[in-house]
Amino acid sequence: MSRWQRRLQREIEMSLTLYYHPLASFCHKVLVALYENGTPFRPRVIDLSKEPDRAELRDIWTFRKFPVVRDHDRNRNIPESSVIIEYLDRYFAGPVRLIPADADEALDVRLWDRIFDLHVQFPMQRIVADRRRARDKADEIGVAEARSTLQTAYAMIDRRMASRSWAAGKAFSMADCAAAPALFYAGVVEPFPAGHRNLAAYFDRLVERPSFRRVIDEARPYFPMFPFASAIPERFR
Ligand SMILES: N[C@@H](CCC(=O)N[C@@H](CS)C(=O)NCC(=O)O)C(=O)O
Repeated sequence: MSRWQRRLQREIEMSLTLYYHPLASFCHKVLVALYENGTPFRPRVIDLSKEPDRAELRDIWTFRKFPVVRDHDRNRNIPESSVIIEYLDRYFAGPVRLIPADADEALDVRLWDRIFDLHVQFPMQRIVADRRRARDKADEIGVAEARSTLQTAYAMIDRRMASRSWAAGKAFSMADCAAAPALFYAGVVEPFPAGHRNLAAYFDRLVERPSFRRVIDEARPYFPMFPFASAIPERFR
């Protein structure tokens, strides 16, 4: 690395802070985007069990959800994983473009990003949240609905992936950043049906991606905090 490159790297490191937790699936989505391009950032792990950490996160994003990126140079806090990835692609673009230049392809990427967030991550989160609740507060109907949504999504993704390598566009994109953690945790709480070979093959491609392998390696020490930890497949433990 030249002196100029080292200076640039230091400047970017000073510029971006990521507020996150290594186990959290929406944080994984942004970590994949950062690692795909080797974008330097300062990590700030938020421990939600500690009030000062909760307050710090609430200060930068009212809803107190992570991930949030702080761009110190532009004096901006950017919440919401999809908006963060769009921001990174615009201001910190690397060799892997996460939003395609072609407008129609970009629309497709945004659609599949929404599908993975709304119809895979959210139902998965609902099932996990229910498991953390006291049993007399369990929401059986909500969990059954979430499982049914996941099955619908699995069938749709399986059909989609019959003829392509990545979820949208011609190459790896924001849609795949969303897909990797969504399918990772969803597959644990509601296993993929045996017949969905295209879905399984797509998931294998995602988990072989070095960016996502790194995310899983960093999450592993925290797996015991996940209420379905014993159902995580052996190959990831
Ligand atoms: N729509 C948000 C969702 C963020 C989200 O749900 N984050 C979870 C972690 S995966 C969180 O902050 N959970 C902590 C809480 O709700 O207290 C995004 O895309 O960033």
